[in-house]
Amino acid sequence: MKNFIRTTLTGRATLLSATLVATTFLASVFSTASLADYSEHPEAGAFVDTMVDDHQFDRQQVLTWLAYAQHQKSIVKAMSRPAEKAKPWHEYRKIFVTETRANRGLEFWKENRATLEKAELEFGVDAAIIVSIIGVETNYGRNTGSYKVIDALTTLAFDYYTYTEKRESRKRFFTIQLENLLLLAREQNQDPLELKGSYAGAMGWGQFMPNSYRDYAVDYDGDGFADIWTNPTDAIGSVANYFTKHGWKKDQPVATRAYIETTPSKEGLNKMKRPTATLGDLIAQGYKPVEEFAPDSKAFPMSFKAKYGTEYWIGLHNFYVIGRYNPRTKYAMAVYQLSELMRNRICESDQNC
Ligand SMILES: [Ca+2]
Repeated sequence: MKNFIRTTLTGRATLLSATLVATTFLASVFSTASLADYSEHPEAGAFVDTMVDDHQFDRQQVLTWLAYAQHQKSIVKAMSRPAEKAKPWHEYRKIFVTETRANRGLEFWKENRATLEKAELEFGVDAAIIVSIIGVETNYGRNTGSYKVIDALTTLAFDYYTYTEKRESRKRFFTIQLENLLLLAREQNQDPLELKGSYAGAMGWGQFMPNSYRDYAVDYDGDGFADIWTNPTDAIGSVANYFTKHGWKKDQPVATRAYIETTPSKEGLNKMKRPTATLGDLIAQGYKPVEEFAPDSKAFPMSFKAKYGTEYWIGLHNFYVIGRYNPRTKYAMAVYQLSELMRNRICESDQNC
């Protein structure tokens, strides 16, 4: 992904038609968002240049879209306190690892059995994990997000990570997402002002960011359109493709509960990086895994705040791959545990495990 942040703001157009300004003003009056015109924002000039110079967009068209994009205070608030940060594990778990979500997952599984079987064969990714991702992300398509993606990405790139929490790498990331949103909309012949998603700009059943949508979404029902907006078949293929491209290993374990008698070293704990230690190393440090796996398996230790005390777990390579979807240990653990809950339900009913 190339860096298009530039140091100059040359070529920046500032004039908008009177009609557009009037319409923008009216739109703002009737919106809960604060009045902001991103075409006038100091960060916009370099972005517009990139869209024009690198992607041959019409300058006035890009400025018009940015003029309609609105700063959303609720996004700034949500970004400051995401559930993964704010809630301890035992509360976070109650949102995602529930009987209701498992039952809905099993319904989704039943309705899409043939597609899931095809995806398992083709991509080597467990159906339980694919279903669980779609369940945790959007409750099986029920909640794909109600923010305009262009509002989310301009708010995050141009304001939140520029001023509120100044972080150049995140600002760059969200500016690249904005670039990809406009490219995606053009490729799909859609109006970028109409595309909806989460407060972070994630879209559709699998909550793909715009660059992931362009890189990993697949047309899995063969109608010529990779549609994760509304099509569960394409969503399943796309999630499976994402996992396989990020290194999922077929039929390999994800994680195991572990016990430890001493106080564990903080080193490497809860680090969602590609694991370099082995299970054998962790056993030597005093971890006692509940399930047995090959001692040379790559592994890393995790701790979770339970209602009473601390739970220890060992994440294996595939746990890290779940983290490539969202790099927080609580997120990946929720996906894993929901997948196990569904798998156990199937075992109980089919007696086929
Ligand atoms: Ca399709």
